[in-house]
Amino acid sequence: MIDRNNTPTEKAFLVGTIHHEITETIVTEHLDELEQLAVTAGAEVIGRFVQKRDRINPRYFIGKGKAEEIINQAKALGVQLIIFDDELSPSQVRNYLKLVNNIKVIDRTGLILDVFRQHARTQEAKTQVELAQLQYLLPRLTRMWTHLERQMGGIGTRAGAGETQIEVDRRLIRDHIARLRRDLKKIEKQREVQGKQRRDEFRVAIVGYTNTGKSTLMNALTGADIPVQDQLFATLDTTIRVLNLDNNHKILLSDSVGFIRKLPHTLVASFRSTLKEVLEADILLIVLEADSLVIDEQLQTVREVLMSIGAEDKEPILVMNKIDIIEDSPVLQSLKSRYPEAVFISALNHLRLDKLLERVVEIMDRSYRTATVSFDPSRWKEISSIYDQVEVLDSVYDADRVSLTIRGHHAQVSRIRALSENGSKYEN
Ligand SMILES: Nc1nc2c(ncn2[C@@H]2O[C@H](COP(=O)(O)OP(=O)(O)OP(=O)(O)O)[C@@H](O)[C@H]2O)c(=O)[nH]1
Ligand SMILES: [Mg+2]
Repeated sequence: MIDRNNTPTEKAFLVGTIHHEITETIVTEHLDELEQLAVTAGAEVIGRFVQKRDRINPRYFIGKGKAEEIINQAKALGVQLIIFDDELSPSQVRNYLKLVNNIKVIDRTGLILDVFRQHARTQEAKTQVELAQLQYLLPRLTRMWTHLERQMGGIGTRAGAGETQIEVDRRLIRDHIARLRRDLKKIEKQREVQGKQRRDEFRVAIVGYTNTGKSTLMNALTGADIPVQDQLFATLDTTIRVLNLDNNHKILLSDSVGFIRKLPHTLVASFRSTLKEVLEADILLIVLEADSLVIDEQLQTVREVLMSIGAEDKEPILVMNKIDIIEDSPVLQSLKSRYPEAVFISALNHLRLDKLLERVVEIMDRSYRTATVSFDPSRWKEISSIYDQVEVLDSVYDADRVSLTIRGHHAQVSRIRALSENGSKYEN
């Protein structure tokens, strides 16, 4: 957990809007999530405003009268932060600052970036978040955000400094962005070197909305020790573990950063290297929360993010997690009919994990190939290493030739065929 003891908790108001696509129930869900984000970032939410809107007010997003009412209440209650669930343009933020200069006005994107910044632990995650945050801030630099050090603070920083520093800050930020990009390129290169050694392995990536239990599942399946918390974006890095499903089915399983509605584009772009494992996976385990009221919406979000990174064509397995919470209730039955293709599990209670792994094996088998390869006996080192990589169905050892019938992941079988002498052939 983040130690925020040295910063007094900031009081915050949340603002959501109802319009033709968003009903009051959905707004409540969205604001619940926004509140979870705000609390994670170290704020205390003391009020919510839900406003109907037919059209967006270009100056304040909501009507000016309502904007003033919120600000007056915020002043009266000592609120330092107003958080919009909808995206505000840089000029809308500036207009709020003209109305009040000692209360910060941010949107969901700004808040998500702030949570990421607080949770980043590794150098890679820190660099990625910093890049995304600076790109977000650049068009939004105002007297509220002036002075580089302070704007890097997000929640916990003060509003209302002078305006003269802005141009200097812009230049500093641009230089800094260029440096961060170079740093990330270096980190990506290192990853590529590590990745080459694993190229042929069958890869399964756990993906999904944040807080659905991805890391709990990873820990349950592999004995990894990834911190698990009832908190949004507890995980920002990728962890990879080898998992032997049986003698002939070995996979590399990965757990990584979760997704959320309106995940900032700058974040998705700068987390490219973290999400690489997802891009290179053969199967995606898409984890959903059985007790959520917005499963469809969360699945839709996950699909959109996957599409935006180019991973939409991967074989998916829907994993309905946390069934222990809804056990024996009619909800479970209705979910089963709504998502007939899903595997229903409880990662926490290790329930039905075998069913999930059976599904993985089924899909692996579909992509497996059988081939016969032959080698000169003098290449005994290569021959014996084949036994470690794939299943050997049959072997014939002659004085001048060793023939093996092998079965495994198509990438591995192809590579072994390439090493073998002429005459190797595929059987299926
Ligand atoms: N009841 C129940 N709770 C679960 C289950 N799986 C995970 N949880 C809880 O859900 C919360 C989130 O779990 P994590 O494993 O951290 O979820 P995550 O998807 O990795 O979350 P982020 O990394 O923050 O995106 C924790 O409080 C877990 O204990 C489950 O099967 N049943
Ligand atoms: Mg996690």
